[in-house]
Amino acid sequence: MPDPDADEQQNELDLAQLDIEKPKSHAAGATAVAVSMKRALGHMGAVRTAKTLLKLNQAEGFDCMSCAWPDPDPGHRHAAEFCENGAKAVAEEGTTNRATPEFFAAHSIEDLSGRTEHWLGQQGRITHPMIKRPGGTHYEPIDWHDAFALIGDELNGLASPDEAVFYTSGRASNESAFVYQLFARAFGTNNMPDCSNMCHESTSIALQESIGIGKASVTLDDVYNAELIIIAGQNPGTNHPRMLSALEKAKQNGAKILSINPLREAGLVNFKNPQTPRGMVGPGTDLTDMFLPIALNGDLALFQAFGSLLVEWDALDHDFIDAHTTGFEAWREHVGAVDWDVVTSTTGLSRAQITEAAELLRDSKATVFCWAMGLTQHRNAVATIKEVTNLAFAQGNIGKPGAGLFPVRGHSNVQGDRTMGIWERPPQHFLDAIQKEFGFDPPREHGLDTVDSIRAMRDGKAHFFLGLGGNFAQATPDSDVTFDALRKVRMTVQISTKINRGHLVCGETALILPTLGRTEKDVQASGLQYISVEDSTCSVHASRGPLPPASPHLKSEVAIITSIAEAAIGDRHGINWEAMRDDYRNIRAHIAQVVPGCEGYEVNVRRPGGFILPHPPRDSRTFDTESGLGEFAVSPIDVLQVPPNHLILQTLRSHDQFNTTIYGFSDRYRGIEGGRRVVFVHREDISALGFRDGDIVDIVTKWDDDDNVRCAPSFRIVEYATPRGSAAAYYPETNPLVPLDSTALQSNCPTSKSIIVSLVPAGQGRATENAADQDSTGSDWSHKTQPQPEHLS
Ligand SMILES: Nc1nc2c(c(=O)[nH]1)N[C@H]1C(S)=C(S)[C@@H](COP(=O)(O)OP(=O)(O)OC[C@H]3O[C@@H](n4cnc5c(=O)[nH]c(N)nc54)[C@H](O)[C@@H]3O)O[C@H]1N2
Ligand SMILES: Nc1nc2c(c(=O)[nH]1)N[C@H]1C(S)=C(S)[C@@H](COP(=O)(O)OP(=O)(O)OC[C@H]3O[C@@H](n4cnc5c(=O)[nH]c(N)nc54)[C@H](O)[C@@H]3O)O[C@H]1N2
Ligand SMILES: [Mo]
Repeated sequence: MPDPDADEQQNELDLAQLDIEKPKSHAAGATAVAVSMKRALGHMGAVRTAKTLLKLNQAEGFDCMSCAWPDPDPGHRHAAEFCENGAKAVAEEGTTNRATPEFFAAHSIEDLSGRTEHWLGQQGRITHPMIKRPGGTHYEPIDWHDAFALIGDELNGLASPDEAVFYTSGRASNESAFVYQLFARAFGTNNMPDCSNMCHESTSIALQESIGIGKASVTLDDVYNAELIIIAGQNPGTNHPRMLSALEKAKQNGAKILSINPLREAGLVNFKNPQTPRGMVGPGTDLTDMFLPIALNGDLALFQAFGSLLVEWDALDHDFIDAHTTGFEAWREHVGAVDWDVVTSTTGLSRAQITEAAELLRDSKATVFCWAMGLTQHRNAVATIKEVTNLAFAQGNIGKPGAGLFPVRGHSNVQGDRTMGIWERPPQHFLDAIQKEFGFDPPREHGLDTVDSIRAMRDGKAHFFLGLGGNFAQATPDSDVTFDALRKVRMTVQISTKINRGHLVCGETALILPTLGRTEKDVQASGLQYISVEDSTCSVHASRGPLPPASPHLKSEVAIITSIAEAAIGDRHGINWEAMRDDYRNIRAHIAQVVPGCEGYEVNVRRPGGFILPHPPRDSRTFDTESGLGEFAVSPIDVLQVPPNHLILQTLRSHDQFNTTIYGFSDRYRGIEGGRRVVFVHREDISALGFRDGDIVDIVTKWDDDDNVRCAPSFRIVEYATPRGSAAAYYPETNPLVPLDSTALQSNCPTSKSIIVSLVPAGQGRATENAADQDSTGSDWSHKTQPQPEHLS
């Protein structure tokens, strides 16, 4: 168990090292190059640095595992086609540090539990399969063969296949994702939660319903050729840095950029492109033409206001609306009646600001709408994204050059994993195709998503957890609840490259199965293999790692999954797991048969630059929806009711992390150095709440539905340019504050960007937590939203 005293000491140490500077007004430039090289050389040395970085995102090289931003056409790539954070991701995986059996013998699980996420990651690559046996205090080595047999026995001992949960993180390749979903379904369950459930699930649901496919309708060329690019709820300078090069190119072609974000993120303001002299030593390129500092969760109201103005001005593409959509009249009536008082109070923006922004839309003949977690992780996220789609419909910005919907995905292959069938709610046609190809009847009922998996483990309904990558314990909401849930499980198995919280918050028996990463050569019985991935724009291509494996004992993800399948189901369905393991071409041959749009997969994916999957709205303005048309949606504005003296908190990423992997302590663009325990608050909120910049506070929240007071202790208040009432702090430190039951309507995505919190002097949060255990009625916190709109329930 983590020791609260040790945690507190660690927090104090973190706070003591904090250094707060002025936020930056540009991204990248010479500093980014210097940081990339320093991190790469520090972790990997000169030879490995050269071997990896020059192959990164090249047609014959490997796909960057940092984000899902697309690559330019093969002829148009730079010799250094990567960004600072891509270099950090490669350095983390390519590190020469090793977590060996000797390391695990020297550090008990209790000892490791007291370490930070950063320290755990710095121990390097795991070299051997390891096991913690029931009651054990340490991980010890285990043979691969014994590990697979143990897992097979455990799975076969379950009362039902639905007592097992098979999680996926979005770094898994198409090949491993395909064999993984095949295994889960052959075993008998659709319990396949994935990181997408916490990420772009709201996007997938909204787009599926309104345009018939849950993916972006643009290519990189559309970004280059747009007249207007709207970037809402996304911080590309940190999370998709190569997007800045595309934005620069679009600007050079005359595009305007409208940024909608509570924070004036440096990467939205100005980009110093390290590939050009202007970027290295000159002034860089100004990106944003207009910035809307929106209050957290104000986007649904904003987009409806945009809609009402476009209708008022008749800035509409009537031909498109008539030919390709349904529901326009109802939408026109709904947005026509928008209540401007609600709009201005919800967005924190003036009518004049909103009108000026809408004029950009009015005057653009080709608009690209980009968004990420700032839109998806709210209670009304699905409605908000449908409202983006309404705007695109209204002006015909789908299926024409320079225009479209662009949800920018997170994990490098999260979109490909979904295409390959990693989905707890698989479409029936996909299951039919599996049945036809493999001759068994896959389970038809929906499985558990991430939040429901936690509930099932908590309630003793799931006894086995397998994680294909990721850090389920630390990435999920409501850390205390989730930790308890995971500890109740009989067996947890993690297929991982490096140590993380999920290895320490584990089941009675816990296994770590160390695997090859994307940087490494993958040799199987038939020889050297390659894998394939899909980016945010439906482009699928091959990836080949250049480095020798971190340890001779590692197995590939495909080898691990197929071996588990053999141990658990043997040849029950006559599936030839060995053939797929020995030669990944056999997997790709199945993919070609099962996955729509993947005919000729083996040939197409090997072309330099790969191939693009079909997308009916993008390709032909056709919509595979219920009505066969693009569907306008009418959504009531769902307003967060924030009680007095409370703030809305968003939980976001610093510039020095990849999700739960903490690279370091430099959130350079926001001026935060040396630590992470900060909460960004507007100057007037700080004084109104009776605090000062620099005070140390606990962040607490109370969720009405369960009466628990949740607390994240010891954060330094940092005065910051964020709208009044909207605060921000880093994920995952703040995950204990996100209630498990606080999720987006329809998509069940945790509301990580809108938690109603209050700040209390350091030390008082825990006391409140304990008091609430005894008397849950005496507290004055509430977390209420308007009643759920009926048509959404
Ligand atoms: N280096 C690096 N790259 C990454 C990742 C990483 O951790 N590190 N993670 C990857 C993953 S999995 C993902 S999903 C993506 C995430 O990419 P982002 O979505 O950019 O990530 P966040 O840090 O969550 O930032 C959310 C942004 O939305 C804004 N925002 C928050 N709430 C609202 C709101 O209500 N309205 C509006 N308009 N804006 C809002 C925040 O101020 C912030 O700028 O990045 C991927 N790439
Ligand atoms: N509060 C809050 N919570 C959030 C979010 C937020 O914004 N706020 N964002 C959510 C989002 S968008 C996401 S996507 C999730 C992320 O959730 P996850 O995807 O589960 O988390 P990661 O931190 O990306 O996983 C990192 C781990 O993956 C393993 N790993 C790395 N490379 C490989 C590989 O090649 N193979 C294998 N098998 N393992 C590998 C390493 O062991 C590493 O520790 O978190 C979500 N949680
Ligand atoms: Mo994500």
